[in-house]
Amino acid sequence: MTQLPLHFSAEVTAARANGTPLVALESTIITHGMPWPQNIETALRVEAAVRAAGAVPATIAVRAGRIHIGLGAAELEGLGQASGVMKLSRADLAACLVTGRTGATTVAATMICARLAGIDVFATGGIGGVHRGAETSFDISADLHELAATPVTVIAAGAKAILDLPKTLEVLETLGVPVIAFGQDDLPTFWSRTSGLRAPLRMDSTADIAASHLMRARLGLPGGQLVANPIPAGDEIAQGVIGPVIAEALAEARAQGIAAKAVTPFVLDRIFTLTGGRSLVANIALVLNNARLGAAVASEIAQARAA
Ligand code: PSU
Ligand code: MN
Repeated sequence: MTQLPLHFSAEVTAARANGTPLVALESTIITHGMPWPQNIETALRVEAAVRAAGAVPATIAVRAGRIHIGLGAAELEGLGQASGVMKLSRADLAACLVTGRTGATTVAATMICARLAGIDVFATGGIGGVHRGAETSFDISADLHELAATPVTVIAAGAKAILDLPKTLEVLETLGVPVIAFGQDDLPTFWSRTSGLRAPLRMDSTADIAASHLMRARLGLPGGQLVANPIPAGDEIAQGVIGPVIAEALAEARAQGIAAKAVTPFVLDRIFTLTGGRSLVANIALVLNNARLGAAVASEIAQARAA
């Protein structure tokens, strides 16, 4: 009973044996974050981007009582079309495993699984955070507490502008999570490169991000780092354009009484429709960009460990 319920794909098993750097990828973005078939196309392109950058992708999901570290193309395809897949955060992971259900891992659950698998770096799109109106709803994503607890460096495009960004930064500061803007002073906000908020920390090289990941481990600090990587300039949607769309989507969520786990998927889907699909094009571009940065950071960590 002491053995972990982990199942490694053949590609990930080979990478572990060879010391090839690994980049973890989440599956909630596939099942709850993007519509079919773009979800599968994107997952495959993100994996290809990691490989092209010299690392091996490990997309993580739960199936039949095991945490899968690395999914084959057929498994990804099945996940992308399945219905009734659980959205797994820290609270749900064990229950999903023991009941044998299929579950997609959020940022929080992917971090937990990546740590169990010995993977340092995880690339995704956006993290959960403090929702607007949290002062009455108390809706604060478990992703924030996971960043405080689990030592994985998470590459995202900042927190999504559907959230309350100043409150999200305050909670991350309280929890002691380094929030590092990559290559600029401003905190990027997912669809836009800027937020008007200064990020608490800035780094301009993947070597620095890798070194601080390793330094935190030497210091015995629990928790990970959040790297906020701005969306490429050609793909961004200006805040003036996306702002009113977000307000409309949030108003609809409120009017329909959407709550808890359903909020983020509902709002993303409404923004997709209200922008005529443009939000998805930007979302895909920024995930690819984060996958490339994740591969570079994972390679730096591997080199530093070998030195
Ligand atoms: N942001 C996105 N796409 C996503 C998510 C966030 O642009 O798919 C998912 C991630 O899995 C994240 C989760 O961990 O939503 C946060 O959900 P909640 O707000 O319910 O904690
Ligand atoms: Mn929530």
